[in-house]
Amino acid sequence: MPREIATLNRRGFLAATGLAGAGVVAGTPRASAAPPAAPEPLITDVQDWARTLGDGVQARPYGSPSQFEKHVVRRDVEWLTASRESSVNFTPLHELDGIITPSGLCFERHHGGIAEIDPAKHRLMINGLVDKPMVFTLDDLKRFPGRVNRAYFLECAANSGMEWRGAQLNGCQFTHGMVHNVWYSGIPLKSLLDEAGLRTNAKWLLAEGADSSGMTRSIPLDKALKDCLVVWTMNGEMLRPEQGYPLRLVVPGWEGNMWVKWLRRIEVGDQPWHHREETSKYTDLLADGRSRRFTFIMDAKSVVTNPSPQAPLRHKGPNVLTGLAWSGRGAIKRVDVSLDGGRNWRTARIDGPVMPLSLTRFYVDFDWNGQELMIQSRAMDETGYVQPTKDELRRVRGTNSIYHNNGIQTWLVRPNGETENVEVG
Ligand SMILES: Nc1nc2c(c(=O)[nH]1)N[C@H]1C(S)=C(S)[C@@H](COP(=O)(O)O)O[C@H]1N2
Ligand SMILES: [Mo]
Repeated sequence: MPREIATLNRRGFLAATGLAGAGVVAGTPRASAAPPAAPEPLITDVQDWARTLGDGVQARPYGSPSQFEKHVVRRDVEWLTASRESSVNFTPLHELDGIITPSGLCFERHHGGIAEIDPAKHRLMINGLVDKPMVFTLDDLKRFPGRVNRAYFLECAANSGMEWRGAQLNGCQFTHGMVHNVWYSGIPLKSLLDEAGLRTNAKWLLAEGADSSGMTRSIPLDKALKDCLVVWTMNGEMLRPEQGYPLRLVVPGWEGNMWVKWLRRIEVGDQPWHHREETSKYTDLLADGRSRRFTFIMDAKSVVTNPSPQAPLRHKGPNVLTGLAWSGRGAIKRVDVSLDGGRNWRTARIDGPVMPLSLTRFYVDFDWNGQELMIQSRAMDETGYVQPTKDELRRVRGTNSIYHNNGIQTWLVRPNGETENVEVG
């Protein structure tokens, strides 16, 4: 909390100017901070960074974050990392605000490492049940009419997958960080398929990556024609190698593994392919031995990102709780937050754009007097779907699968502010 202006005497004018500005912006009631015993040197003294000229333009031709933000990075979990090339790291959700994930912090999931592709040598082929099989260069796509510009979340089907049997990973980065939300531009897949000419028996597509894993997934044609995109930019610049440079498939609202990176081929067929990624993985084994297959849509989900285990409460009095909500079925309609483990709920304040199939940001301004809290959030989407509790989910789906866990998360805040991943039962 800012200190009381009146208690500053030396160079009081400077202090008053700076703090008066801050007071106007804040505008809400605040806890009274203890008056300082002595003048505050950070206000009264000239600091190092003001003694000499700073770096000029071109010292940093491609900018990067402040040296004081070095801790804000993607992180992996040692025991989830069998080999670095076939692994995952996680978005530091607790360090971010707004709805767009900075490109360098988007979680990565690779089955065969990052392919480093020369865009001049990259091709996209469309073959199978089409009138004219086609091969596109990146330049061809950049000249193709009808380019679009959209933001979508991508969530790995295994996000929160380690939490099926109970609270396990301590931090929203690890429990929920296999999600990112990026602005893309590219061409609707429908335009490219129309150009190739779909045969009347066309029903499914196979999307194939150019990386060493040769990642493939079967995609129903209806979805491809509805809103899938072939993209080459993220957040305004070319895709990062980690995200599929130079071409990636965008499959809005559907599980991340279908968003094929380093996209090289789309085959049109009349039935699904049942390849490795849809038999050995991405199928959910139920308690009674049956399997759920082709569970494409990511159901509505939310998480409080602050406070959370990596971002404990540090101050009594006014605090800002914030988090993210998303749904693969459309726009987020409402987010409720509970501070007492689901007994009482209040409606969170959503701010910023609410776009379908995109992350949505919510806030609750609250006062903390040091009592224990059990923080939960519950998302509702425009179809009326309400995010379930983990127990509700387990009753239907058992605990055999790691996929599609969209249950309500609980953070326990202790009286000292430390915050932990728990479950209320
Ligand atoms: N070619 C290819 N595409 C791929 C993968 C891959 O290993 N190779 N991983 C998939 C999985 S499982 C997910 S969750 C997303 C991850 O996208 P990201 O790395 O941008 O987070 O990419 C998907 N597309
Ligand atoms: Mo994934």
